[in-house]
Amino acid sequence: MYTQAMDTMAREGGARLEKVLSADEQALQGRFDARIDAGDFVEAKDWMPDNYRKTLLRQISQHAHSEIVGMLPEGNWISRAPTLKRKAILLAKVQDEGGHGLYLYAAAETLGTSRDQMLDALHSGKAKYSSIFNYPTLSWADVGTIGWLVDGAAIMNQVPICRCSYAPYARAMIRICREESFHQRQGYDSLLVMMRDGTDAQRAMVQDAVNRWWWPCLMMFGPPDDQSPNSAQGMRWGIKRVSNDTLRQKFVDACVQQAQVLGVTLPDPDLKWNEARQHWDFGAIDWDEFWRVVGGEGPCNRERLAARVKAWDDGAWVREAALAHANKQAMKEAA
Ligand code: BYC
Repeated sequence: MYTQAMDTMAREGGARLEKVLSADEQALQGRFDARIDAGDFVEAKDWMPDNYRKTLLRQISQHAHSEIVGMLPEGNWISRAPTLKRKAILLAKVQDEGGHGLYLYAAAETLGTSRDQMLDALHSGKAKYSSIFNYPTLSWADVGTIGWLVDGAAIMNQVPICRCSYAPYARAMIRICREESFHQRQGYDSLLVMMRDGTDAQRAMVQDAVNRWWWPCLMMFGPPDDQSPNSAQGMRWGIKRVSNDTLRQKFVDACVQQAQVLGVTLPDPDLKWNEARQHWDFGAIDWDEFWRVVGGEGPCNRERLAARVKAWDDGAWVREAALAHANKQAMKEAA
């Protein structure tokens, strides 16, 4: 995700001036708005306003980066999974996340920016990725908790994106959501086994993991609606279908009962059923912590970025070899 302003307005003497559109551009803009209002999908070859393109590129590339950075916390446990079955499941899940990154980079490329440019933005620290992956995985229970809560939050946020107005993104999301649903269930299943058949120490390990991941998961949905600068326009364009706060509330409501079945306590003394709202009330989120993590000061930001940059540098010879091979093939065909 790119943090530079998407402001295409002219500024004069401190005043903000609307960009003047030509008559042709106005007609195109009018047709585009009508299509969005009618709930039509936009394809890569269709005309679209510059800011729509930039907003999509920001969100889809952030999403792609989140998938590949998200491989790191769980990847950390592949060599230490407790059984062959859990190791095979975890391997498959981490590979799936890599695949999700690839679908999303491909969707973002249709907007006219190369994968190299997007990765350069990630590696130089200009692009964002989800705050959640800057927290450490301290025990095996963290792996199950990531599946249950992190993938659970991700699905809640991603199902509405299957109806995003930009068709290549919406199509990628349909496939991703199917796989995320398996990810969430494997995490919950792993925790259920530890809680039901495990030792007291294993149950305590699960509770400790839930205590550490709960609040960062609530932050994943982004800032409160009244402090979310991109929401209004994202909703207007049909990129965002459901607001940050509504999704966060749906997530809390879904998790309370799941936690009861598991036998864990959600670490929030203010969690209580509100009969009038027909929702669970929950305590205040520490938004200072969120902005610190988003700003690069989370517990693992430096480690995550360094791991991605190293993977990119170590893979240079593979990219060079593939390119040399492709050039040789092209020369052969030309001859
Ligand atoms: N982390 O105006 P707002 C996964 C930023 S990976 C970091 O509400 P918007 C998985 C936001 O970018 C799932 N930054 O923004 C993988 C903006 O900054 P800029 C990842 C955040 O775009 C492996 C500023 O705060 N999911 O499932 O309307 C293993 C103001 O926010 C975050 C996606 O990427 C955050 N949590 O809404 C396991 C979903 N939240 O750019 C699992 C796609 C906000 O203005 N993205 N910011 O400087 C979205 O749905 C939306 O972009 C968001 C934010 C809801 C995240």
